[in-house]
Amino acid sequence: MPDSQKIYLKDYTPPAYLVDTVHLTFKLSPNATRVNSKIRFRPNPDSDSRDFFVHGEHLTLIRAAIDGQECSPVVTDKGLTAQAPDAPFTWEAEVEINPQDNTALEGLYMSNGMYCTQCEAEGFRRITYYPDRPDVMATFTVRIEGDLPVLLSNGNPTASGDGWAEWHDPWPKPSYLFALVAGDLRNHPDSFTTKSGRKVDLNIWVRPDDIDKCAFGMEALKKSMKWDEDVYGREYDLDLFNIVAVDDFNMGAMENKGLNIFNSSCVLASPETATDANFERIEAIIAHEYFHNWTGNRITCRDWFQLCLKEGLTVYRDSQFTSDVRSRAVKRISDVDGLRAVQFREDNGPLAHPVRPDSFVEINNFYTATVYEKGAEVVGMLKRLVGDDAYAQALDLYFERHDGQAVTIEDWLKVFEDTTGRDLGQFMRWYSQAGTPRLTVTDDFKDSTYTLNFKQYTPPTPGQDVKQPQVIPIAVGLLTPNGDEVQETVVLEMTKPEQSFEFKGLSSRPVPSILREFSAPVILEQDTDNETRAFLMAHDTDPFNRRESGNALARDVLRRMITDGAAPDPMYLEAKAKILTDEALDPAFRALVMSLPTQEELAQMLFDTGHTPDPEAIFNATQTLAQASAERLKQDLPRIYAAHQVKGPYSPDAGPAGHRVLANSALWLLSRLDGCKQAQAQYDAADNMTQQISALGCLQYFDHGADATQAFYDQWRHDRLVIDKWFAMQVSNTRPDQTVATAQALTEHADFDMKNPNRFRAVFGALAWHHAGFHQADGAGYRLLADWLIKLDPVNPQTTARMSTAFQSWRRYDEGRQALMRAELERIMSTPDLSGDTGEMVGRILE
Ligand code: 0A1
Ligand code: ZN
Repeated sequence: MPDSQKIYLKDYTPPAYLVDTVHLTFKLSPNATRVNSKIRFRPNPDSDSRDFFVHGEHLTLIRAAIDGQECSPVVTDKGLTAQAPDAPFTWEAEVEINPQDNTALEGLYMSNGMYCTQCEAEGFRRITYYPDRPDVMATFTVRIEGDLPVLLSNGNPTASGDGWAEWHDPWPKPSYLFALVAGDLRNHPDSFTTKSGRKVDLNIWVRPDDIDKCAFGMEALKKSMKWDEDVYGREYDLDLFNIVAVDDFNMGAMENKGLNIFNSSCVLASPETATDANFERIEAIIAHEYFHNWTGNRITCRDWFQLCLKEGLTVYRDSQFTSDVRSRAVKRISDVDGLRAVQFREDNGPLAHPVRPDSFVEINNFYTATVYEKGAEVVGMLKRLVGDDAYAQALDLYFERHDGQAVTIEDWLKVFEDTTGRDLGQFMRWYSQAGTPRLTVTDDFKDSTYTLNFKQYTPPTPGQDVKQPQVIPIAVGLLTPNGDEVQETVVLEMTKPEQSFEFKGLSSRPVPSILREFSAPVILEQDTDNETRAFLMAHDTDPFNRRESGNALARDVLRRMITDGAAPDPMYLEAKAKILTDEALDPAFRALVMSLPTQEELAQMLFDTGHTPDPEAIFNATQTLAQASAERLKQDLPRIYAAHQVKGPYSPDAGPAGHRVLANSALWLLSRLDGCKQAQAQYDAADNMTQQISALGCLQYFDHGADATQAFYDQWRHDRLVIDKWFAMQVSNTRPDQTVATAQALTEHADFDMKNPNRFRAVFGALAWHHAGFHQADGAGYRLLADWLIKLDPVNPQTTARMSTAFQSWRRYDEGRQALMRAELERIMSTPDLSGDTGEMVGRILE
């Protein structure tokens, strides 16, 4: 990618003009919507420039005026410039836009007959001319005219009549938080009274058919509102909070002020159509978007390089919420599984970038696991280093000091420095250095003193050859050989490249439990034997490390099976059986211990230890180990399956969901032994989606699924969210040699619609995640995905660019696969008129 197209953090300059008020009038029409704007500008005292530039893309300018005088600005495909006074003035413009043809789903677009908007990051410039940057904050007044029953925008409603409505948002906001929705919608209403007694009306707006799928989302919203008051002291600040479900949406959801817009898959749920995992995800996303009201909206980002300021903190807050309302251990384990599967892969390949990037071409390409999930880990480390009380004080100061501002990571760290007196200069490297640090540890025991010796090293990443040491909080506990804890968890603060920590007065050599709760996002390299791992799996008091030892043991067993053709290690099978059959343990935790490392994780582990990963060998080893587990547990599985059946009406709460996940993990193993008898029985009797889909998965995976797959389609053909699952499952549950053909056949199905991101992702996300299927040696998986990315790019560049990350680890594989992937990447790259989004991504992957 030529450097001339890049935008750099170091080049930030304040805007020449600020905006006080914005008045917008929309005259809605599917292919010719008129937008009139009246914007009050004033010169920015912090800028020397008086160049008046406003962004604008895909707009037809009808008329423009400054202080009532028609003007003729210079218009390009990026925006317009005009002669503006060095004093406050009123800008007026009329533009025409075409929501119907807007398949990119940025700006104002149509989804199943409803109008909706997506303005983050730079979509507002597709609605009207405006300084579309987050450090320009203004109050918005909006009038919508359209022949539709529901007309919504941000803030509070001020007036309405037949075919029109007016809205006013009193809180200054950047344009990326603007939203408009219009359609034939129904609402699920409720209300919440804030701690200071303000009654807030709440609504979830959906298409008429979906009205019975809103109750859970509404409960999640009220829980989130209460939690933010109780834990962060943050109260909601408008009389109304609206959520809208939209079928066509590039991401999960969007925190527009007072008018959150959700991908319908991230808000709609009923027991018959949504799984336990869907319910949990919906609860977390509703919380996430709601929490943005303070961390993102009231305090926003100065520029898009600071994206982690709102996203890292808000992900951290939503994970705290889920830990509080569900199980802390299970949440932490699942988060770290996700971090390793997605963020570590990103951090260890060509797309590696710092949590706060210092350059980009297309900001949409930086809504990444690094910015979000590693960004949240960084907040968690900060809290661990300063302590809970100081964290709470620092956040109070942050809200007090920066309310109504657009700020930077420096501002964020300064509140911690001012609260604690600590110098966070070195900590800042977590924001500026890319790559996953490797932390190696050895130990000594002499004269009653136990010493842990750590070394840290971060490999080079694109544009960053040399790394400086980071501050690493390492939570450690020590156990005696008979399983008692002699040292409760302490946090060791590593700041140097090599550092040792001593524990005195120990009568015998302890067994260390290192990086408890995954206290830092690093790769821990510890030369432990498998007896110690099995010991920790049985005795560690930290549930995260207990599962982690099991996983490390599984990784090692699988590595030996893959590279040396070893047999499944009985020690692992025994240790796992012990946990699975321990009725004193949380069922959801036991299910996590049951799961094997993902094939993607194994590929990365093999690569890191000097092997070229062979996807077929990885697949075969995981099959052999799962089969051996099933056989070892032959006696126990039917009992465990039966003991954890949940009776009575369905509830998505963590308790019953935990029993179901354990019973269904047992069902997967059992299906290896009983020819899917139990799975078929479960499928036939299922009265909720969790049970139905778990059984269908087993049937499909073990080749007994043809009838059930058809029956499932016939039952659910009217429900697009369930049909997304139907598409995805058929691809995920194939044998590797069938994956590509199945995905290909599904693209020919009458219900396949590449314009709908959920449907496209259902097929191609599942293909890309099927490690052995995608990486078939003949390159058919690569070809099929590339063909469809090339087709999708002119329709929806953002989703194309995101999905192209399936190729990011191409350098990890053998020469044959590398050549095949490179050829596909080059084919995408040479497509005429390739979008900037996809061009940037594929270019970086190839670099
Ligand atoms: N801010 C939203 C995520 C989001 C980002 C970009 C979007 O369109 C390009 C849409 C949503 C969040 O963190 O939930
Ligand atoms: Zn967010």
